[in-house]
Amino acid sequence: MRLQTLSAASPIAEIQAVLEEQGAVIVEGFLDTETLARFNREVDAALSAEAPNRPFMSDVYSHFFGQKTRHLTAIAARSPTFRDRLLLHPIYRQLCDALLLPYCAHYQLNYSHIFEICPGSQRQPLHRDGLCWPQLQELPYEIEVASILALTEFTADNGATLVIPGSHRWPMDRVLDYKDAVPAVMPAGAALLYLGRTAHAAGSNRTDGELRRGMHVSFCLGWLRTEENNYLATPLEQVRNFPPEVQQLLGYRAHDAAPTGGCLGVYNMLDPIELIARREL
Ligand SMILES: O=C(O)CCC(=O)C(=O)O
Ligand SMILES: [Fe+2]
Repeated sequence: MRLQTLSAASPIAEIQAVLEEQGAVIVEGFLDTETLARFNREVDAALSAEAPNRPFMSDVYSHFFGQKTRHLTAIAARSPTFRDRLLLHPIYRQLCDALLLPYCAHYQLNYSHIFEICPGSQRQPLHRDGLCWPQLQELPYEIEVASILALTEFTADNGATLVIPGSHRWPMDRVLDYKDAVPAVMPAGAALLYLGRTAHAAGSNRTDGELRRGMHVSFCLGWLRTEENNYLATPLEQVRNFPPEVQQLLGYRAHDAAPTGGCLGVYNMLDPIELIARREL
């Protein structure tokens, strides 16, 4: 099975239909050339200061990420273009509105994470991002909408993400095999959109000197613990100056589980985002 490629100008219903059917879809032109160049400029210095050889919190994590990839996280704290354009991208918004919003009061950013894969880097283990929440895999709805943005061109040789189309419908304990995976070959500015249950992995970089720069951006239901600790990644001093939609995506709005009345993320029994608006926080 191949990955289907659509354009950012395709009707959103078509993008959603392929995403739900195949578990993944490539959308070309997700970022226009100017936005892409600006975003890359905003993260260049911080990314090049990162050493590929770095510590991780566990051996499993270390094996998963390897020692030949530069990582940059907390992107909302670093890039105005990420906050103004990427987080609020209409394709993300429309897909999350359709797939996540029916199952929560609001959805949130789960993770923003740049991967610059250097030559010699091995492919990642095939995995499903949604297994961060292993207890929820049998729920009959989506818990995560994810993407990898191509910040440079993705080729089969430089580490294009490997994806197993259709794997989102497989039993979650089925053994995953690279022979079923296809590389998400795409030009810079394109996005690979995929679901939390879709099996995938970063590919190996077999080139002499090409860097493959991609960014994982994902959203999850508002009542879940997010993969990145967004309150530490983008602290209150910064968040106070962001628009309310961005504050909400970063987890600063309490999750009101009406009609039960149970609320999550409250502060002194009040909603942090309202306190920020009133300059009381
Ligand atoms: O960078 C990529 O191509 C994929 C990274 C990924 O899947 C992950 O870390 O969860
Ligand atoms: Fe992943």
